[in-house]
Amino acid sequence: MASLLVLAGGLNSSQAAVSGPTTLVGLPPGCSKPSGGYLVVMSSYGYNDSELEGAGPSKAWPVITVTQNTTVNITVCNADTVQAHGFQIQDYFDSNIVALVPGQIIHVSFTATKAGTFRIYCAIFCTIHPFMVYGELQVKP
Ligand SMILES: [Cu+2]
Repeated sequence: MASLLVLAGGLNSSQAAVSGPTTLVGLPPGCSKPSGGYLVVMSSYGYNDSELEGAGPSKAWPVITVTQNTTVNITVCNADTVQAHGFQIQDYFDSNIVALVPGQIIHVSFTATKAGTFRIYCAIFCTIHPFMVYGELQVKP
C-alpha cells in the first residue's frame, strides 16, 4: 500500500470540481482545485454532487483518471455545514479512517504506483453515505 501524505495549508488556482454540475455555493475558504490536480467537494449531495449525478452500483462518481506512477494531488473540502464526511481511497488510502468536519479542507498527495480501478469512499456513516461510496480512481498503465 502506498503511503499518503496529507498536507495542510492553503492553495491557489480557481475553483472547479472534478467534472459535472455543482450546486455548491459559499465553499470554505481555500477550497479550490490544486494546479494540475483534482477537487473533491463533500456536501449533503455526496462527493461533487454524486447523488444528483445518479451515482450508484452501476455508476461511479466522481471519477479521477491518472497515469500510473504520476503524482496525484487532490484537495478535499467538506462544504456540509452540519455533518462530517469521510474520504478514503481503496488500496491507496484506507488504512486509517479520515473524517472531515464541516468546513474542513485537506490536501492529499501520493504517487499512483498501482494500476487499476480503486473505489473512493466514505468510511463513516453519514446521512448521504450511499452516494459517497462509488467514487473511483482509475490508474492507467
Ligand atoms: Cu458516509
